[in-house]
Amino acid sequence: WWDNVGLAPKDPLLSVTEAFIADANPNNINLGVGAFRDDEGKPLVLQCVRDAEARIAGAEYLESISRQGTLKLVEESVKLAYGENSDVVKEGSFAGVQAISGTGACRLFAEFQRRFQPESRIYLPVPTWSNHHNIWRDAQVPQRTFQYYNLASKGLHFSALMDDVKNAPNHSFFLLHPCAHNPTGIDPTEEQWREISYLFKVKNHFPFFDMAYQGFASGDLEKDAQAIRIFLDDGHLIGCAQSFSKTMGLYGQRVGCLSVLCVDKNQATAVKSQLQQIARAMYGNPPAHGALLVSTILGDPGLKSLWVKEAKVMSDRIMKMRAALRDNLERLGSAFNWEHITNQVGMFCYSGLNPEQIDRLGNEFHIYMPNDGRISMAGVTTGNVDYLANAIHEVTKS
Ligand code: PLP
Ligand code: TYF
Repeated sequence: WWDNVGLAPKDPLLSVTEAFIADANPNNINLGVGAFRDDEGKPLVLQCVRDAEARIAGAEYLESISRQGTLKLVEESVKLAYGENSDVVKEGSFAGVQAISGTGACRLFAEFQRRFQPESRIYLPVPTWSNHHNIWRDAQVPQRTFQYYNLASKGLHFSALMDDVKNAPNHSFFLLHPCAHNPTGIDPTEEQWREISYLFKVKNHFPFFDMAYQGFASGDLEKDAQAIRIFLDDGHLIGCAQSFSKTMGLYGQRVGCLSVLCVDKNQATAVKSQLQQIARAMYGNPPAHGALLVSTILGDPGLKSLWVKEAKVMSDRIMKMRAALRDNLERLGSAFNWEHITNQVGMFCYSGLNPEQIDRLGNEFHIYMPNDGRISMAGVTTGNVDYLANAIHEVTKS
């Protein structure tokens, strides 16, 4: 039956971890997959999650698919994204469904897009999270790209981005990272977001926000949602994928939400029913446990403020490591400018290292990262930052 099946291409990010695991050297460092690690390099289970676990222990959710749990998760998620006092939330003019984390939310939306806007395409930033390409490909939505990163400045290529937004046919779908852009760590400024939003309005484009890192860019949930709030104020109907994998350290629980803003409640009811139907044929219902943890945390002022504190601790640790890495490289007398390490935000540093240098880091120093030079800052610790800086200095010396 399956003679025609060849090996699927490896995921570029997941193969970094494979290379790391295969290397038993005690100095090895994994700068691959973007999941948070503490200063010991260990996965972190947040105290707010532990507390929520204790609260729901014994709850009668194990057998049943909790409609209430799902509704509560969606309600709390949209409050986070759009603001507790936003009209959308107050009026309920959104179609919101629990999704299999951020990936599943994107996949559900891509499927919905193809079904109800079958002629449309999706514009993805260059670069973007590699899985975006897979997700929209599998949903059979044709892809286009728009410029985002400027190699020369190691910053945002704002004018090129605006040109591409302008030159796209009116009524196009665009995927935007509202904060902590993966992989570059570069976000538009508030003023630039306003200009982007204005141009989207003129062009009648549809903004789809993939928000996997709310709280990770600045340590402030509201500030990290500023792009979405600007588009909201400008009257856009937007789509939004939310993930709790990184921000609550729930990677294995697959908790997420997809919301699509609608003109009114009736439209929202119709859109929601279609999203649910798509989900039903793909995986039935989403799992209950993680969703209950998240809605318990978000729905309780005490647990929520504990989460905000813990999210800040995570984002502060990453910022501290950015400063330490840059300091070390400068102290070693590196001839290069490393300002971008601290200018970029979120989980990743788009280092600018080239594939040859990255190969040397792996072969000679047991340090592993994807070959686009993206460093997961969560893999950097007080214990390994000196070694890492030395190694980067060695491979960038001419
Ligand atoms: N979107 C972006 C930009 C990401 O970086 C990730 C990373 O994990 C995801 C979506 C999806 O993550 P998950 O499916 O674990 O929520
Ligand atoms: O960008 C990352 O590292 C995370 C984790 O197919 C990830 O988003 C990587 C690859 C993938 C799924 C998740």
